[in-house]
Formats: sequence, structure tokens, C-alpha cells
Amino acid sequence: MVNISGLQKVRLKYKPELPLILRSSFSSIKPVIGKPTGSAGDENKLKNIFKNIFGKPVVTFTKGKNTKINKKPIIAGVVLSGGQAAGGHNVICGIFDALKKANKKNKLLGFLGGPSGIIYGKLKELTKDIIDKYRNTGGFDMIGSGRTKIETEEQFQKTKETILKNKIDALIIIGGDDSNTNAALLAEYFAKEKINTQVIGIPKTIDGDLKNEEIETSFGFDTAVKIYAELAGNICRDVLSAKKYWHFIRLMGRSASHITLEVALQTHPNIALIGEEVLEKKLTVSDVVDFICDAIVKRANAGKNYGVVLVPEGLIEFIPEFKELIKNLNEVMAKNEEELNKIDGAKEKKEFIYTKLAENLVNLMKSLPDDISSQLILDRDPHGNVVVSQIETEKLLIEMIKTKLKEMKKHGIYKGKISAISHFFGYEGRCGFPSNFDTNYTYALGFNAVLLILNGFTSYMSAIKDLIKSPSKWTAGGIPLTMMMNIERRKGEDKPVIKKALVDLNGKPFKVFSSMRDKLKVEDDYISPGPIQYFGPSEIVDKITETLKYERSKK
Ligand code: FBP
Repeated sequence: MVNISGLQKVRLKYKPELPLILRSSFSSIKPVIGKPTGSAGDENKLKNIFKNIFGKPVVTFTKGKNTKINKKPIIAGVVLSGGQAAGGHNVICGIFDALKKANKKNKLLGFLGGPSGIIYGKLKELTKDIIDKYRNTGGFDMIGSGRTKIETEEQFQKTKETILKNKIDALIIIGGDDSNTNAALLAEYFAKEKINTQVIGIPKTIDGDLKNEEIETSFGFDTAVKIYAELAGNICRDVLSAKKYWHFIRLMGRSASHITLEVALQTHPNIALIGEEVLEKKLTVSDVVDFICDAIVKRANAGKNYGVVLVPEGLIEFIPEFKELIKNLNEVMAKNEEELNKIDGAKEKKEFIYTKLAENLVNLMKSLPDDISSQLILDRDPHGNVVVSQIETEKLLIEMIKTKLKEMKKHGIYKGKISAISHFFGYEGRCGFPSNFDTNYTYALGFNAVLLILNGFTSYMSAIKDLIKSPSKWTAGGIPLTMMMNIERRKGEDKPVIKKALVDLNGKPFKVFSSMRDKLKVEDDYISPGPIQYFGPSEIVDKITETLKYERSKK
């Protein structure tokens, strides 16, 4: 366990603020049942896949006598799945406290190392002693996490064995879109096998792409963007002080560009690329390079040979020619997995892959710097996604920009000089001390998950809403997992998945950013927001993200 000192010691004592509705005794909170639900797409196919759990109603908790609440002792299991996000420990603390509030005999088991802990029955009981050491802390180290996907018949069978052996009444899966898809598949499997174990999902991911009308944000986004905004803001200040570098900052966010957009709104860099816009406008990589070069030239003409560019790590998958390349690589790599595993060395693997790709894609790959083409063929994650955190898109852009500027210089179009520095902010933001928002939100999500369980619900996501209000006014309930799903291509096959929320180009956050970006390109309007604050005036310590504010406020 990480040593505890200073701020961490003080934070251990922080009491998360629960929504008022969750503070009452459980027998005086009743579920209000909405209408049956559909899905985000491909309804008929999903109905067929999820014969037992499809179409459940939205649930909202309200004050009222509840005589049906389960008062018998239960055993719940919890698993952390996927990438770290600040607040994971507090979800578990919320679950633990709610379980004990309901019945002192209730037990909480933690699966170790992610979903593989469920498959192989690796678990430990989470007691008060353990829980109290992790309250309000960042990280997932209480039980660890992993990216194993429970997908084969054998894995489902083994999961069933673990669940039955340990008499688990309810399983809480804390994860992103892929992990919550897995939660739905497990709930369906349990129902089919006549196993009574309930499954509840919790929306987690720093990427902020697990959200919809009903789920306002995933936890971890708030803390991560505040950390990245602090770092990017510091760089903006450095740029303004030294006036000699162009900084290219790649930010995490595997697919969607929410993190980059939010950091741009918080720090006002000269350029922030938004992958979704690149896709919509079908911009090629040279269009993107031209766009950046145009700003570099304009600024150089104004005597400013410096600037800050934000690049979402998922950008590469939005540029049409790369999107096509990655899609084909995914299919080729999935179909030839065994053969590729036998080949040593990136060069040899690439030679093999070239024999399976169309000529234009081979040419594109060969035109890339060696490092980048090798990063494109790194192992996919267990869900079939390319590992964009390891593709140095910012370096590719720098290289191409330098070449273009050389050309422009020859023609007398560019008269400046460029010194470019690359950064990648990713892992820095995932295990920080949860902001007050994430501390309260995660605790409420965990607490509410138990309320869903005690009311007999399964295949739901714990939902805490009205997040732009103060925590006491937040509302609580459950959203059917299948309501958020559609069919997508994964590992060369059509699969049911929770639909990712990409940046909405008609949404307020993007509109606010696009209304100011021409000005940001040429002027120095940087903001350095500083570190997350945990104590002090409410307008600072309780500040929500710009994204949440613009998306949810009526104004
Ligand atoms: P989740 O979607 O599982 O929350 O993970 C998101 C993320 O942090 C991405 O931003 C990043 O690309 C990826 O995880 C990195 O994965 P890994 O931790 O396996 O390197």
C-alpha cells in the first residue's frame, strides 16, 4: 500500500457529501419505475442477444415507505475494470458503508486484478480495517484492476463457478463502456443460467465518453482534466515567459476528445485539435498539418515563435486514412493472431502484415516514421482496441510540420524558426487525489448501487444525476445497461457494445470553444488554473468541469 502522509492523512477523514435522498433509512426510499426502454441502436439484434434483460425501465429513487427492501444478509462482490480513474476507492467505500448500513452481517468481497479475479476466483474480503485506509484516496491499488474481457464459454463457466462457490448475491462492476458491456453480458448469462446474482455497473473512465442523456458523466474525468489543465496551464505560462518553444501536448482519451476539449476550455491554448471535427470534415493528416502551420506562420509574422497545441491521443483514429488503416490492421491482426505471435520483431511483423493489406494502406504505413508504424501494430487490448496511448501522434505531427515549414521557408512564406517540444499527459491524471466532485460522486455511485441491489434490480448502471447542483441535491436511480447499447465491429466481428459518447459538434462545450479559437490562435489568452484545491472557497473547491456546466445548464 502507498505510504500515507500529509494531505492523504487529512483526506482520510473527509466525509463525502451524500445526496439527501440517499441519507434516509433504506426502508423509507422507494423506487419509482419508468416506462420500458429501447437501445441506442440495433434494437432487434439486441433484443435477440439480451432475451432476459432487454427493455427494463429507468428507476428513480424517491422518499416513501418501502416494504419490499431486502433485509436479509447478502454477499456482494466488487471488481475494478480497465484504466484507473480517481475515485475508484470511494465507490468501494460507498458500497461498503451502504452494505453495513443495511445489515451489519452483509459482506463485501473484492476481486483482485480486474475481471480475471472473477474468472480465477482471486478475491479477498474487504473489512472496515482495509476500507478505512483507502477513503478518499486515488488509485485502484486496494484490489487492483485489469482489462481481461470475460468472453469465452469457458470464462463464463468459470465465472459462474466463482459466483456459486462464494455465494455472491450481487456483483458490482466498476468500469468503462467495454466493462459495462461485459456487465450486461454477465447479467444476461446469469439470467439464462437461472443464477440469482444481480449485476450493477458503475460509470468509470477519465475519457468522459461513457455518458448519455441519463448518465451525466463518468467518474475520474473531473480529476483527470483538472490535473492535465494544471500541467498544460503551467506550460502556457512557461511559453509566455520564455517565448521560444512550440509545445505539442498529447492528452489521453482513447477515442473521444472530451479531455482535450475540456483542457482547452480551461487553459486557452493556441490550438486544440478535436478528433470528431477532423472526422466530420474528413481532414487528412496533411490538412491537419496545414492548419497548424497556418497558425505557426501567422504567429511568426507577429514575432511569436512560440505556442501550445493540444492533441487528443485518439486523433489518429479520426483521420480518415488512418481510420481505414487501423480498421484493416485490427481485422488482419485478429485473423492472424496465432501466426503473428510466432513472429519476432516489429520489422518482420510488418512485412507479414503488408502481405495482407491493400496497396494504398501498405504505402501509407511505409510512409510513416518507423516508430509510428511499429506502434500501430502493437498488441490490441482484450476488447480489440488499438492502444493509442502508445502511439506518439504528437511526434508524427511535429515531424510533418517541420518538413512543411522547411518547404514554406524555401518559398518565402515562413520566416520564423521552430523549436518544438512534445509531451504526453496521460497516466499523470488517472490516480491523482480525487477532486471533491469525484470524491462525492463516486461515494454516491457506490452507495446507490447497493440500494439498487437491495431493491432487487439487475443489469442496471448506478446513476447519480443533477450534478451541476450541490451534492445534497443530486438525485439517484438506475439506468438499464441495454438502453445504452448498439452493435459495433470489434476484433473483426459485430458485437453488442455500450455506445461511446463522442464530442458533439453541435453541443455547447464545442460551440463555446470554436467561438473563441480564431482569437486563441493568434493572441496569447492563456489561463493557468493551478492545482486542484480541496479546502477553501466553494467556487474553487466545488468547481465542476466546463463540459458538465455547458452540457447540463439550461442557459
Ligand atoms: P478506460 O476506458 O478503461 O477507463 O481507460 C481509459 C484510458 O485511460 C485511456 O485514456 C488510455 O488510452 C488507456 O486507458 C490506456 O490504457 P492502459 O492503462 O491499458 O495503458
